[in-house]
Amino acid sequence: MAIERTLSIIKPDATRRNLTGKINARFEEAGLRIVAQKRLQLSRAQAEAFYAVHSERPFFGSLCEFMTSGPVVVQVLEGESAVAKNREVMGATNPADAAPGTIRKDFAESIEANSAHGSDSLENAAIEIAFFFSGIEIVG
Ligand code: RTP
Ligand code: MG
Repeated sequence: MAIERTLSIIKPDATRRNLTGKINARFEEAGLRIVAQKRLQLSRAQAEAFYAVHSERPFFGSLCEFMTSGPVVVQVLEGESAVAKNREVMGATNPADAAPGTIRKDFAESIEANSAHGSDSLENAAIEIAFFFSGIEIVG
């Protein structure tokens, strides 16, 4: 087991319903530390660049529209196996499939408006963290 960092995004459906604190509490209760955090309004170009890996997927346009529909809170979470732990706390992409007690089960509105993003590998975590944060903004 190793201490890792992962990129998390609290999505517009959650900021709109004022759920930032409740979602952050889930991370902290799971042993993840919020070592960087900022609230942003993504531009279309920023959303498209962040989700470039999904550019061929049928939901890409709709996803970028949704991610620019309101503020997001981008954050770096740190802890033991942070990548996997964050995804465990978030639950499955589709809230209908998410386990009880997960963020998506309790808060998500739909498979798209699913309240949170988490990096899916340590390699992607490093890329995604660098997309939003410079080194001096991360305080472990
Ligand atoms: P995320 O990247 O946000 O942590 O979510 P994920 O790994 O569980 O899901 P992924 O397959 O990477 O999809 C990224 C985001 O696209 C939206 N989505 N919409 N309409 C659809 O069928 C659909 N499928 C995915 C969700 O917002 C998902 O989190
Ligand atoms: Mg993903």
